[in-house]
Amino acid sequence: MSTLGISSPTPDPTTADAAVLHPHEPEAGDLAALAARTAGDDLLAPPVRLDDVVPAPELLEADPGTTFVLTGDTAIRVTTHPGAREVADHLAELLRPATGLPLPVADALAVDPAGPMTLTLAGTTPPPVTTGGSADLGAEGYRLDVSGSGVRVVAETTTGLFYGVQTLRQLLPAAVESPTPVAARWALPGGTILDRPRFPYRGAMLDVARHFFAVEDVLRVVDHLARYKLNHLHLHLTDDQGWRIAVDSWPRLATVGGASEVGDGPGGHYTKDDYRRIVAYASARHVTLVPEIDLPGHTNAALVAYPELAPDKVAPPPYTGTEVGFSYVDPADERTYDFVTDVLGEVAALTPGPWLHIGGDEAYKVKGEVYTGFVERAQRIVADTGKTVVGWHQLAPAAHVDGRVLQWWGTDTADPATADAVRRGARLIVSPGNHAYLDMKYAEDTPIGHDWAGLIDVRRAYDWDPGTHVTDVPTTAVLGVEAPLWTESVTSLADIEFLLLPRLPAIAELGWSPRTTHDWARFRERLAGHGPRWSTAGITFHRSPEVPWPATPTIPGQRPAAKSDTAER
Ligand code: NGO
Repeated sequence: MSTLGISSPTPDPTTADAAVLHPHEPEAGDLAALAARTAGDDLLAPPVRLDDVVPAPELLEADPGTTFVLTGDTAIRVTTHPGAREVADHLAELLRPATGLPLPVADALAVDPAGPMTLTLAGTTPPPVTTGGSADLGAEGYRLDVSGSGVRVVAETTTGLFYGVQTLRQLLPAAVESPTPVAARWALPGGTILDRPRFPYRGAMLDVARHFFAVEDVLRVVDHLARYKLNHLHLHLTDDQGWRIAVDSWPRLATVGGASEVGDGPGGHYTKDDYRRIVAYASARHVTLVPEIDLPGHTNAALVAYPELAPDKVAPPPYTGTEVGFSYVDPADERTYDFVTDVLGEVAALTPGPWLHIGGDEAYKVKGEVYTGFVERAQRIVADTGKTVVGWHQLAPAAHVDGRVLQWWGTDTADPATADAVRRGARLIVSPGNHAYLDMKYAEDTPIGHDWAGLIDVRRAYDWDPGTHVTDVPTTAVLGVEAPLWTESVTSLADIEFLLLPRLPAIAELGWSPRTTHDWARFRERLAGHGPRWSTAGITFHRSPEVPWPATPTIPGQRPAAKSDTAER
């Protein structure tokens, strides 16, 4: 590519670009041939190409002749700003374990060290002249330049800098993911990337109610989100099988309602400090938490703890099965609204982000006006906390409140009630059950997961458009996309990762990349380079047969991503 245009979907293998080693292409014989043809120059080229990044950047211009190599002299210089400094420290922490390089982080005003990596907040330093596209990087955009003398990331916000750093990380060889030092040539491909997201909301959901997951597991999921520029983690905190968040004014919710899960496991719950830890870790990775308290259905665990909330005022037994739609809090009892006010108030107070999710799905026993009336009161309670209400699209018939967001999880594409709610001002997060549900099996023989919404292989997760998916909902009403992971059959971190990867990057690309870059053939090639990254980092993933995973070393002397050392199922 010679001009800074929209990144080309399918590179022509006959162009000069193809001489740059591609992580999953070279065999030993090919390397020898390349070396002979180019007098060894290509062997010094970086193993990653500028247009291998996932999600695909908005604009890029490769400079195939240029490479920047990290050395023992390389330092990170950063604008004097606490948030920018945090991003620079994050970059250093990402790169130090594998490279073994000191990579000191220095203030931008300090003496210019050799071979710098520079992170600049454009508010404090003049932005560089752009050679195409808009210079308006917005709230999350960044510009990344790799030249022979250094790497520069410029952004208007610390979030933009953070995303520039995630891209930078992907431009280094897969060995950079190693937790221990590796001998490799830490080369980045030359060129410029100008990048901004398509949608402001890009998320994933983890159901911690059906099975409880430790704080450490949640933090690791946050890492996966951040890597692919997803900016929201929706936690499904309550359901029939367990209540997972401490509420001081109703303590038995967590201590009694939390002591069960699907099957025979002990369940568990997050203390307020646990939750604060998740919030802080996520926020340092520019991920906003979206807590969900599912109402009025999916509430058996709450009823076990507080039978006064049940329609018959009798405590049901704890529920550890996987049916849905049988439980509900009593919409006719004022005590229920005290409960809703107290719980949502405490969760709102713990949550810095703007969103509060009230569920609303599958309340089959609360119908018509009673359901709508309950939802309208719950929406007002959320508004009184100062948060913006989010709910599954079953909330649609209720009256509009300012900012209301519906989360579409249908498997068809038309729903007049949802379209009508959007006409009345609602925005949409799109999570189609048959494309974005990460608990669906990849294939018939996938050992865990559901198939009620069909099988979702990587292509099915990738080949749809959140902007146009729901009939009569304009793209302008689409806030973004989210990939939910329900955990009825998911019992470990390895299970989570197996279902997340490689589909999460597919959803991330739908949320981030301009539609012009959408190209399955190129996506599967770009995605393939991530297998060795996950293997090297000890991350489980599904070795989907649709993706041409590399079987050979990415550079001579580098450890191959052999099947045996891939923590895959
Ligand atoms: C549905 C249901 C959940 C299930 C999930 C399983 C929604 C919004 N409600 O999605 O309770 O766990 O399917 O795929």
